[in-house]
Amino acid sequence: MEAYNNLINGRWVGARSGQLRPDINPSRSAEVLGQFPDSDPADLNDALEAAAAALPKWRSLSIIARGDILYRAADLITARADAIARDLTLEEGKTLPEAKGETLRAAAILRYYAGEARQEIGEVYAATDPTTMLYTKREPLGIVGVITPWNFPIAIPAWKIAPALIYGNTVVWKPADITPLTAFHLATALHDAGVPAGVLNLVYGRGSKLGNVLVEDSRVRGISFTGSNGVGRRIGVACATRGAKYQLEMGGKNAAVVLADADLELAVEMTIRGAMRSTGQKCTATSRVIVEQSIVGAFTEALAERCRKLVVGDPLDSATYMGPLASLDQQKTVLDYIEIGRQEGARLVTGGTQTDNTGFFVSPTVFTAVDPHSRLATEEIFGPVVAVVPATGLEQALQLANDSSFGLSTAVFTKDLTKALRFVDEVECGIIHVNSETAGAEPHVPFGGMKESSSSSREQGKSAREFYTQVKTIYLDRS
Ligand code: UN1
Repeated sequence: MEAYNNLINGRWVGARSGQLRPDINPSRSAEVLGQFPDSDPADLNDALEAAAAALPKWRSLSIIARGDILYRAADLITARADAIARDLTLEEGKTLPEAKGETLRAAAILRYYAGEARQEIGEVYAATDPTTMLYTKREPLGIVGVITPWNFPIAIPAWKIAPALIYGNTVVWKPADITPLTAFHLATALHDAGVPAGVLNLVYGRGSKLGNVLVEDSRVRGISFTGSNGVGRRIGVACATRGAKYQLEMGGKNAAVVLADADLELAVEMTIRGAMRSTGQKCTATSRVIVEQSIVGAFTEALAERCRKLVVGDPLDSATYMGPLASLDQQKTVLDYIEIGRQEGARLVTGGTQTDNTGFFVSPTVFTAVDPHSRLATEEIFGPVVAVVPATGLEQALQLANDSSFGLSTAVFTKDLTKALRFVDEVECGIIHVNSETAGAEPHVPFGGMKESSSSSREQGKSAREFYTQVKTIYLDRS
């Protein structure tokens, strides 16, 4: 059984305590994929010291040179994509094509930020005094803490770490403890590409032991977090208290709205993709389907029919559409919500069962006749469960879609441009899809949600530059 190490100051080292934790295959829960450090705050402190020591040299290196390193890392990830994807599938449970897609997405993200090296990093303004040159320049924050989830174990770390690095920050990264092997691959690619010692430090371990210490440390000038609302809110408070910058990407209860004039086949296909890919474990997953009354029967029928045909099983098998939940905890949460749905009086149309007990499998599940105020319709489940809610028309569909504490992503299915654009104007979500699934994110455009889905922050694209830099304004009198 291979034992892996933290990456601190350019060296692979174990936790000071020597403690390890197993990485478990969710498809065959008896199989351990490796042992990873169960780090303590002392290990985190080593990483912070390394990040502080590496900062002056890294931030003064030319941004073009930093970009070249990211290009090399992207090439390494591309070359290693098959092996990385296999490990990602083994430890997270998403299917191999999805894991490969995510791995190549991470490479695309690195290339995008490498290219940002040749974009503007400041602006020139007119000054009242004609002999004054008035301009801004962007500088790094310093050390940033990156806390990443297990559901996109390479793409999300890439979209946080790449912009941190390109703009001259040094990084201490705490990946989710159930997907350490994928984190190892990303860190290795960056290390092999020439990221200098101390610039990227990877510390494995549990959030309960390391999270508070990282977000409360005065040396850490920014925190980027994707994960649950409970943890996110505490991070926000801790950062605000000491004046550190933070960005939080949290939950969703994403609605797809299907109007009576929609292409029904397309709406069903996109609902399946949005709800069932990655076993529903995306913050952008489709979790509610709000369907215009006149087609609710036909839609639900077609959706359930497709769900019954989806192959659930070993995510390495090319016939499989949907793998297991990522952990026992996750499986338990999903089965609990299915029970809650039943007790709340929603009608289970298909699924709702544990399909086998070698791994954490649950069948694709559809509920109908769901009370829009029930827990099933309002709380994030993070699993292959959709709640179908009827609506009288666009007006009520909008009301129902917006009647949520979350506002991450949404989709509307209609052929009527006027209705689609009214939906775009009135829906309270950060990401809107017209006639496509609720999930998905291009690297060069803002990503994030409204209301409790994020901290009013956006990631990726130019939004990443906004977060990972601070602006200096310079009045230069040349008289
Ligand atoms: C996607 O929909 O492809 O944790 C990306 C998540 C989101 C990323 C979704 N932050 O699921």
